[in-house]
Amino acid sequence: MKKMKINKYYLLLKYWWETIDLTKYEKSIFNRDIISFNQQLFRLKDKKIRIGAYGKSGVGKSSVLNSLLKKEIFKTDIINGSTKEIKSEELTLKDQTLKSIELLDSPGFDFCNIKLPDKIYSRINHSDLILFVVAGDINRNEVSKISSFIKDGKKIIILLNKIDLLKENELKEIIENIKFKLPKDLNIPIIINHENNLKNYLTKTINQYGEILLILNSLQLADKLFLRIKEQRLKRRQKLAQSTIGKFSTIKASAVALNPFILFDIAGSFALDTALISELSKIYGLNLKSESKRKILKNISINNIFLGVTQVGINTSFNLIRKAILLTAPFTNGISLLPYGPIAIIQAGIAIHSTKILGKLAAREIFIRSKVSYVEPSIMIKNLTLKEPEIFKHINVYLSNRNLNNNLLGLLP
Ligand SMILES: Nc1nc2c(ncn2[C@@H]2O[C@H](COP(=O)(O)OP(=O)(O)OP(=O)(O)O)[C@@H](O)[C@H]2O)c(=O)[nH]1
Ligand SMILES: [Mg+2]
Repeated sequence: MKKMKINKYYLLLKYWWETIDLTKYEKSIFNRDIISFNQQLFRLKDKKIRIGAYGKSGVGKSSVLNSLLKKEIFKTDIINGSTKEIKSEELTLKDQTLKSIELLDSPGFDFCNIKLPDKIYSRINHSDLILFVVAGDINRNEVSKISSFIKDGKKIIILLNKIDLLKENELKEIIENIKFKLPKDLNIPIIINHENNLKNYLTKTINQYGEILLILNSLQLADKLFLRIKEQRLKRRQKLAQSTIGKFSTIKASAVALNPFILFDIAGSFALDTALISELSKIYGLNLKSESKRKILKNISINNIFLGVTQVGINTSFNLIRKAILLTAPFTNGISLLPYGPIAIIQAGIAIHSTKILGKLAAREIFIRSKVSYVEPSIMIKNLTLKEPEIFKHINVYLSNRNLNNNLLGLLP
């Protein structure tokens, strides 16, 4: 892995983040996520990888980190709950592209007095690498926490601690059992904490993949935050778009129903539909040229038979009425208009319905057009992981869950 890579991704992400243009409201509702994303950006810039220790209370998380640091930094105790909150300590690396490792110690997730367990999970979940410490076979709660990290697309390793309390055959049996409970296809490593096993494993992994793990995690955090921002923006725009579509269908209905004898014809209807598309594209922040507006309108009318027919329906039957009226009016002093009242009302109904469908379809087209941006984090993730598939199995999980959970199209009018 070349040395330039981290700088390149730092600059790409920084540039991307600057183009997001958050409103005051967004800054306030996403405050916590923005702070932690900025921290991640700093760590990327400073080349500091973060490893978070997580697990049940008393399994030896603090002890394990102390032995990596070769100092008694974190408090340990025979009594559960010696770690009350997240603490961190930095381990400087020599002769490596990465400058240091930040080790996070966390309270046992099952400790009875633990405050805000979700907050602790989420802070550990922001680590580039998760060290899940266990002391023996794993139970239902541990399996469920491991699955959550996997679902969140995290790189995770299991550390089997306290093996001095086991006989050799017991150790084998326990490892088999843990393996059996983990997803088979992800190759989650199970490290036995014996002599320098953990240190060697971490040195090797960080040497080989440290940079890319830091880059990928930064991209994932950016992507998660971006999805939340987009979702929030779409919700606000959905309301605006719905009221705009409503407004336009009313205008069209009144044009059809109230003034059936004046200048409302195919050209008038077309102008209104184009104006609606124009308004909608403004709402979705897309600057459309008239050519593109016409194309969208044409596409929608061709691909939606109902809409095509009703558009023609409104206009042709309307023209027939107009002709009939023009022909008969001079002789009847306008009395012959009366029978056409109900038809005008039906047409107004059709106009409302078809404008609503048109609005919905147009919003979809506009949204798809407004989305494409080559610098988006998810696209960077895909490009990065295309090249080195073996250690990125967790990223595949991330990408597929991401697509499952984020149906942004559902937030259109
Ligand atoms: N026999 C044995 N004891 C260990 C080992 N590692 C840690 N311990 C002991 O286990 C107890 C708990 O260790 P901690 O490091 O405090 O455990 P922890 O996971 O940080 O616990 P909490 O902070 O309470 O969640 C201490 O008494 C340690 O000395 C080990 O490998 N073997
Ligand atoms: Mg502890």
